[in-house]
Amino acid sequence: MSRLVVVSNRVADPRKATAGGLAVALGEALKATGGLWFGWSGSIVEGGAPGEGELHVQHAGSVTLATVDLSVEDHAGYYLGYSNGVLWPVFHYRLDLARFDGGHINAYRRVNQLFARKLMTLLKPDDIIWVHDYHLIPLAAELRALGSTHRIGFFLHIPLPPQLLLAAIPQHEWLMRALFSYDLVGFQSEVDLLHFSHYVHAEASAESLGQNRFRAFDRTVQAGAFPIGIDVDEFAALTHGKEASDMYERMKEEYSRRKLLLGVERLDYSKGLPQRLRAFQTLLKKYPENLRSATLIQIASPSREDMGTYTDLLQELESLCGAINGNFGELDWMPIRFIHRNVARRRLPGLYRVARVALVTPLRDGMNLVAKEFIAAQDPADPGVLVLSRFAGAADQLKEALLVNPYDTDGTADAIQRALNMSLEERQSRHQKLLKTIREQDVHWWRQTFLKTLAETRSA
Ligand code: ADQ
Repeated sequence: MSRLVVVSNRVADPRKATAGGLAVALGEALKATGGLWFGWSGSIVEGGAPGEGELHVQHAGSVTLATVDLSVEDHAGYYLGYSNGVLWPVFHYRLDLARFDGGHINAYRRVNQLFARKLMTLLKPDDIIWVHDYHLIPLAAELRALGSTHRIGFFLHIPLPPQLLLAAIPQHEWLMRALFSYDLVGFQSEVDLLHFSHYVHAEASAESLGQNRFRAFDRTVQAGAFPIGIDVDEFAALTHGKEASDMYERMKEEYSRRKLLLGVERLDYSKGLPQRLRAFQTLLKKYPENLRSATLIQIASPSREDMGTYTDLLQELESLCGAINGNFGELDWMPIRFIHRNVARRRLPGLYRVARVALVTPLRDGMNLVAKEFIAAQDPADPGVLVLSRFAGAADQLKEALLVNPYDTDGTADAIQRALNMSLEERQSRHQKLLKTIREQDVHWWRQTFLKTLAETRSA
């Protein structure tokens, strides 16, 4: 069996309790082949030379973890400047937030070259390489330039935008050409795949070879949609663990007289948080029976705090929460609890389980795993209701959620009201179907389907 090599911006030790479902799932595949996981170490070296970084290799059981440090300049250009200042906003349809100037592309390319150089020294001839996400789009092209003939797959965790939005990136052609250095390119949903197909036809006169194979830039690539899932069994086990149970009991008691609504995410402008708070405000105005009763716990963990757009968003949210609590709150009831912190992974399922309604309302999201975790954590006998944005990749699969347009404040408020008042019978029937879906297409299914397709694909 070929060895699996996973490459991603950050690397996780799959043995650690803090590792999320994705790290565990990839770790499983890596363990099976005595694999290698390669990425950035997380260290930013003062005075380090651009394009250089020390390689660290450590062993986590049968898995090798190899990481590279970045210089201050490379981190600023590759990570903050290009990956999160250009690709993240544009891929989430936010041209208004993208900063195209600043020459960050040079650092982005330089770090991908650095990773390719370091990785080449660790590769064996028949390794299969799986590259993850927007930070590393040109990695295969850089590996090929160094002589790699490995089978290489790429998975994009975030959405791929429509052709004309992509075309706003000055280097769009270079980026999309780079995807043709992979053997297989995977997206989260059929819509992303469609955008890829439109782009390559319109901008690169691609030829369709059938079954999502495309020929352009003198190369052939196989593309596909592989919706990522969660480890449902692992999450169910966490739900019944001590920390989640303690959390559940404590919250149940504390909120026994309230209807609890829950939002959980990284603080990010793609997640639609201001829109969600306004919809909640409309719910209180339009359906006053929720006053003194409905409580929204919004957890937004700190993320990319060294970027200005994120600080602005935090201020906007704090001021919105202040206004809503000030206008509607009572001495014994605050409508919103806004928590700008991480919740320990082991406790999270207890929160999901105690909530009557989860609000997962991103403006755009590749998939959104919180929606799936919420379903997995529910008590099938008395499940909560998922209010889900139609613009999350997960909406393609989770048809029995209450799907909303997060830009439509009134419509979202109506859906929340419907969720709060849904009969037990309807909640059970919807939950049963949702649980079946996330079980059938869980993270193991995702990984196996992608790797099987990659093993069968050879592009030229
Ligand atoms: P993210 O944008 O990070 O991921 P998501 O899919 O929801 O979004 O995954 C977040 C993970 O972090 C979940 O496992 C969740 O439990 C955890 N998490 C989020 N907020 C937390 C908090 N406050 N405290 C503790 N844990 C928290 C990107 C893409 C998504 C895609 C995933 C996977 O943006 O669209 O689904 O990758 O491909």
